[in-house]
Amino acid sequence: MKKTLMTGNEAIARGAYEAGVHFAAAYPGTPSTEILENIALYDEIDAQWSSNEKVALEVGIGASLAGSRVLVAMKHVGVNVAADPLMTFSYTGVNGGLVLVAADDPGMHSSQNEQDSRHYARLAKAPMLEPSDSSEAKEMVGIALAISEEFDTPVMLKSSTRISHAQSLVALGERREVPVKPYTKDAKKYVMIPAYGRLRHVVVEERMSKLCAYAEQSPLNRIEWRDRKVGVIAAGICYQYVREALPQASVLKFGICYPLPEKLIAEFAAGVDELYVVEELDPFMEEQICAMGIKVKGKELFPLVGEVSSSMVAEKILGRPLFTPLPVPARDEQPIPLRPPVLCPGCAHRGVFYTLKKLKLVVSGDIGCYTLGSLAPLEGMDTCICMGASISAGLGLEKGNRDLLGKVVSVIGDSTFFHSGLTGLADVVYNRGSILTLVLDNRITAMTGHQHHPGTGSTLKGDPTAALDIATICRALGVKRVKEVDPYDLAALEAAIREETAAGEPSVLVVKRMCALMDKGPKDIYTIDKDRCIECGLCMKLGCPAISKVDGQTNVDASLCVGCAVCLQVCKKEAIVKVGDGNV
Ligand SMILES: Cc1ncc(C[n+]2csc(CCOP(=O)(O)OP(=O)(O)O)c2C)c(N)n1
Repeated sequence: MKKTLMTGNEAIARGAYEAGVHFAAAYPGTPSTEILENIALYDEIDAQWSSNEKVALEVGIGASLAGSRVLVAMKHVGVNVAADPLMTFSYTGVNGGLVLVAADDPGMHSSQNEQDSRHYARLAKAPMLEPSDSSEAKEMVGIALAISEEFDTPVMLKSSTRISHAQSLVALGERREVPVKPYTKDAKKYVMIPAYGRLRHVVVEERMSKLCAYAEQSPLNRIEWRDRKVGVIAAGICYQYVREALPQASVLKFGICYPLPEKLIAEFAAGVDELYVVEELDPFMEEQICAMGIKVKGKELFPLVGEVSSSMVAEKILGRPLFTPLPVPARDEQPIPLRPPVLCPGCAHRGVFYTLKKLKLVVSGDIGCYTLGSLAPLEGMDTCICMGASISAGLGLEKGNRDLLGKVVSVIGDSTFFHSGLTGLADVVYNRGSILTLVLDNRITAMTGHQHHPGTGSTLKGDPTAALDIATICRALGVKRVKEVDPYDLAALEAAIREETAAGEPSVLVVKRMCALMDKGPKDIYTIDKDRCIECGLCMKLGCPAISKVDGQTNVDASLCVGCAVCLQVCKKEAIVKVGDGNV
């Protein structure tokens, strides 16, 4: 059997392929994005980016009820968006198996919060599996689908950044073709009106007790007896931390993190002198173990925030570090400069936030590359909550304080607009708001690595498709004032924002310019004319990484400049010039 290194995300994709998955859907989000990007490489699986996670799950539900084996993937916060169908899908159950991958991000490497997805399994009364390396990630996709079909339930598979993005060895298997199950109409099972829902809730509770019995005997949950002085309960990446830090300790490893096997826990607890539970974020397992009347140490030692590590496990349980730190040699050199995240050189979003700050507007922000516009020196954002919140929260800002009338601008990216901006805009029109919405249309989902969306004209598989036009959609939603503007033209952008904020009715500016990283066309490069530059620092206010001070003088780094020419528009001394022009 061929073994190869795979990230957890690649392994999940491989698991879907080998388990005969027919259909997969997702909305991108770190750390889950590469699951669908890798599934798309298998011709046998029909895979799609959906416009958001609720849609992805709903399309997946339809495909499951039709008889296909299905995988749906999202990041942890995506489950919030998909929670509505998930809760009721638990009642209907499946036809073809469905696995829902939720990738958590403890430590918030790239997320707006640190929520613990395990609560969703409990809330939905659906089982959740949790792999501790890539090999398990692959295997568990097939097991999850088998459980899904045997127990007639959606099954969740929890990953985390360290599992999704780290590589480990995976043994490759063949694809097992699973026939699509026949579709039969069954309204009592699939139409969740109250009368049928009540009946299904009973089925869900019966299913839960069967799943508890399954968890007791599943080989995914196992006791590894070693030294009995210390016993640790762990799942997922924490299992690896425990094995590295405490190789002698007995371990109860869970591959099913919900529901928990109570008898197995009691047996393990009775067999060790001291019992610990090591888990990231919430005391999800700890609280359930405590509720069984078993004394266990968990969050009194380990944090509720951020990631756990092998060193932390050693320090907290053994009371000593895992490694003796090497002496750090004295350094004469300059300290390594801080590199805070910034918008790329030539990013179309830069001029927007420069202008919004200049006009002292109240900016209701959203999530995407453009959220970087909130940081110094641009500082052009007042709020940012979750995807899609910009437009609706913008309306709320205006409704909540009449002093803000005519000052509120909502800023949303193109992918985010399709994800969850449309309903907010409908609300603005319906409820007689007057905010200006800027749709920052860089023609792609840039933040997560350039995924297609309903406005780009291409599917996940690379097939050409309809490209939905944002301006037309806004007009169809009842916005009368809709214009397109180029963010590289600062004067036109500023004039349009001034005009539209004064309009007293809902308006949309589609700020259109391709992501600078995708624009491969010929580029001019700019430089500073040192005779004209008076070091006023105005160009530095753009926060362009290509512009910096070198030996006290403003300088354009030719290797970074992409020739957007936004900086020359803010320079009052015409001191930024095209390389090759004049005497510079
Ligand atoms: C519910 C949810 N799903 C996914 C994400 C991950 N994510 C953050 S922003 C974003 C899309 C950004 O694309 P776009 O709106 O086009 O802005 P751009 O990054 O291109 O500027 C995604 C997928 C998230 N934060 N929350």
